[in-house]
Amino acid sequence: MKLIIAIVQDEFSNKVIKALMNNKYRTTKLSSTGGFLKSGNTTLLIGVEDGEVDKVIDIIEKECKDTKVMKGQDEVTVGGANLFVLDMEDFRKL
Ligand code: 2BA
Repeated sequence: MKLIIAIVQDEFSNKVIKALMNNKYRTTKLSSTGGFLKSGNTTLLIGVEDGEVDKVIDIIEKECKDTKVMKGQDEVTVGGANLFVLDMEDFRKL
């Protein structure tokens, strides 16, 4: 199994969760804050079978796009989603 940690811009998070739910994927939503911009984003935890990873990434990609924001005088491009895909040793529901 894999654990996908998806850091999503807040404005896309509801659509991403809805699309994942519609495709029967379970998610946990955490409120998070970017270290650089110090503004809110959303971290999603999504546990899936190995063969489902690409489908989940496709769903997230369809709902997110990068955005330009200003930090002082500088323009910064914030990714619609930043994903980490981790090997999951075990998953138990107790
Ligand atoms: P933030 O840390 O608030 O970063 C927002 C955007 O600012 C980043 O977009 C990037 O374009 C820029 N940025 C970040 N650190 C920078 C730096 N030291 N110098 C110049 N520009 C910098 P993204 O890369 O798309 O990241 C969006 C959010 O995803 C980040 O928000 C952070 O919460 C998370 N993130 C991205 N990469 C990460 C990583 N390697 N580890 C943990 N979290 C990460």
